Amino acid sequence: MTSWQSLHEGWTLTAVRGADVPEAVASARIPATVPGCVHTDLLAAGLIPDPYLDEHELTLNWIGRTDWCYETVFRWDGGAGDARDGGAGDARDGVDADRVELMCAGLDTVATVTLNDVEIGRTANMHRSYRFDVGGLLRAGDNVLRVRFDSAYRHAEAEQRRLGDRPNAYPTPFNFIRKMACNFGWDWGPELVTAGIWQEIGLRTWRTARLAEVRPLVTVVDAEGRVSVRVAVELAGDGAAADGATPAAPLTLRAGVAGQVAETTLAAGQREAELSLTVADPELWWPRGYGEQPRYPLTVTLHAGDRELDAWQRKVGFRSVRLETTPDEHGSAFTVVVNDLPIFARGVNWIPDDCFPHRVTRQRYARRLGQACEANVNFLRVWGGGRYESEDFYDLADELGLLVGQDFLFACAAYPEEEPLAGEIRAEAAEQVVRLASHPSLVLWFGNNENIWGWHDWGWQAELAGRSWGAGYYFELLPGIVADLDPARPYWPGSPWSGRPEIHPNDPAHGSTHIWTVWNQLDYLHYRDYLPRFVAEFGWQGPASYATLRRAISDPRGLAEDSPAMAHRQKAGDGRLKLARGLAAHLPAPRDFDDWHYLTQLNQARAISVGVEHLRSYRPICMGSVVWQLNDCWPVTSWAAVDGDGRRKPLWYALRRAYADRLLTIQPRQGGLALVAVNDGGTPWTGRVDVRRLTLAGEPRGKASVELSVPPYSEFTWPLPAEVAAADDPRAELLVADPGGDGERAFWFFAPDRDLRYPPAEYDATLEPSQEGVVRVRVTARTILRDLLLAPDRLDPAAEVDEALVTLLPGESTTFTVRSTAPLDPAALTTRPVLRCVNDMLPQP
Ligand code: BMA
Repeated sequence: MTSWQSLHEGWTLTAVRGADVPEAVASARIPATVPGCVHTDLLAAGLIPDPYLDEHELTLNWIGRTDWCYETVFRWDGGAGDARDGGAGDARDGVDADRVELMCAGLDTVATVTLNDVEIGRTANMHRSYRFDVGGLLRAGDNVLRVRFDSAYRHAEAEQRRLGDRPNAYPTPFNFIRKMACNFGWDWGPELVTAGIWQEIGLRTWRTARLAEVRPLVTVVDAEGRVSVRVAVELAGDGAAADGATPAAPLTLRAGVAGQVAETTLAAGQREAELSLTVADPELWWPRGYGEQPRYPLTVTLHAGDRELDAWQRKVGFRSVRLETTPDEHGSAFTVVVNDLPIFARGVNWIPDDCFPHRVTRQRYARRLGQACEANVNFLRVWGGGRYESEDFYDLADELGLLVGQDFLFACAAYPEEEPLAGEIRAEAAEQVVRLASHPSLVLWFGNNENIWGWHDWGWQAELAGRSWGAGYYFELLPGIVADLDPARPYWPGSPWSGRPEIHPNDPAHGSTHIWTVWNQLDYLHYRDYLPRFVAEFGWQGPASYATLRRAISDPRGLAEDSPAMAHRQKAGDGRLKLARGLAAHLPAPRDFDDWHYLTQLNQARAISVGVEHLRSYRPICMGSVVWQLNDCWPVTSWAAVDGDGRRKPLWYALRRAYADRLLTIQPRQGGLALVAVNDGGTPWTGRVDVRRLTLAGEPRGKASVELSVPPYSEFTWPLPAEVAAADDPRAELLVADPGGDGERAFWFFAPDRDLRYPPAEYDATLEPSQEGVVRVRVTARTILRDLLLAPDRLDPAAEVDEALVTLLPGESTTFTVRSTAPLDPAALTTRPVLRCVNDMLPQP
């Protein structure tokens, strides 16, 4: 049996070399946390301020330009460590001796590892794991392990000089080093170039042989759902005794899943084998909303005679997946098909949830993925400027039935294909494809983020002057690796990518597309100009929640739209102008920061609702709407639905509505309007929908009804008759579509808010008694109230509300449920700026 001694204790950190290291750091031996990184160690030691607060980021650049050394002293007792089976490393049983390896699951990034002053390895890839044979170097008693990290910045710059510069959307050399790209700063992220032992580290002791690689290939083989599980296994170790003699017993591999067992005995010297199992009648794994997510433990064990040498276990799920990309009259499809059912991807993009990834615990992943599920999301795209997501992430995605598209880690830049980068990428990709192969949630690999588009459109070709940019990775290396190691999993060379070199890579009619022209240059109503097949990115910015900003900005004067503190939290090109342009097209001008904060958050929610509802209304031509972005890594103004402190922005609530199984929406069609009912649930949607045309004062002007009968996974479009489709006075009327039974009401306003003749908001708001920590706020409208928002985090940072952006007609009521840790002031809870709506911006009567 193998044993494991983790080496997470007793670490210290010292600055080895760097021009701008502060004196207090230069002379210190700093207690270090492993897994961890330099920034969080310095923070814990009180040697730097929190990089996420105020403008501290700007003062911490030296960290990424410094060389650091981690050191620990650990005891080695000759191999009789914890969890051992059979004890000694002294070949007592006369068969063979122990092998001891130092296992580093992740080193960030340019590391030199020494044990007892002997160099045992050098690494330069954050996305690989390493094993170093250390048996001969260990001493009984104390051993000194050091991991020295050279400045990632300097390393990348040296490679950049050596290889010649390559185009990059950002002014940093992240494309010359295999390290999380957004560490170098992004248009939503701070520049915090980390170093450290970012994943677990320890000693693995084994003898004779161990499982070096286990690769499960699960395929559903026939219509009856029979499943084939092939397990490819590679062994390490020569299987021989320490003296080189053959082992006493032959090696045997055993695999088991769902009550089936396969076994094979290896010939002397055989290091690779494949075991095959067939499961006759398994329960299939389904995406959330389509069925259950049963998983089956798959176990592989390695034996020498009756001695178990090593064991491996993962939970697998049985499902088929393919990507439907056949050309048709609209272009070429891009549809994820699971268990032969085409799935509309109600998606969001995922970025690293923290600049310091070791801080993202399983609990935090669970919370964040839970927030995605509660917003009716069924698809996550893990973006290529971050990381190959963790076991916890994928395990939770499997459990929750979330589908995942994982980018290989290339984003927004040309990547050299020269050595040693090419070799690093080959090794990294092979390792990650194997590591993630067991997860049913992983349905798609993308070759990169926006690099093919960049090469095509962003002036790269001239700049490159013939130098390599990554094409060999996206079109040859990576598809080859996926086809070899995990052939049942679809691969797509990039996002965006049209499927064919002769078609523009970002052609919306072909493959996966990104729609950024709208946010960058146009108004959000222009989402409706597109008839895409699968939108893997589109987004609209909004600021973080109020409590998040208050925590991040210590000077209250920083809470101003034009403050340096807010400018520091706006990393997007012309972001402030784009926010202002978006507001001006729709909403009344903000008078103060509170207005600005509410309106920009509201506009973000409106923009994405327009986009999502439009895209869903065109199913099955369009089969994916993947919003940029679910999460943030720090407190920032960004496209995220959940901010850097984990608070849900109004966009989150809007997404939950727009991504509901049953969506009722009013859409422009052929010069008029249509009611579209999208049914993404498994049962038919029937019932009557009443569409009323009303004045803003609530007086009826026209009415029409339709009987719905929408089969599962389909849509129904009903052109609205003239009496509701056209307003007598577009500035003073709206449409309301109410479904009988299930589904949410849909609204249509004939003019933007800034042109509407709203009555000034009038309402009664009362608190309803409830249990401790819960307050219900009941709002009864005396006039129309457009997009009511209750922001209890303004009163208690821990307070949360169950609903947001509710529109009420005169006489209607709604109840918000607020959970808080502190008593909330009733007067504040029922008035502006905590409770507000669009038409409270108008003068009160
Ligand atoms: C796309 C993404 C990210 C970026 C986002 C917003 O380019 O792939 O690189 O953060 O747009 O600009």
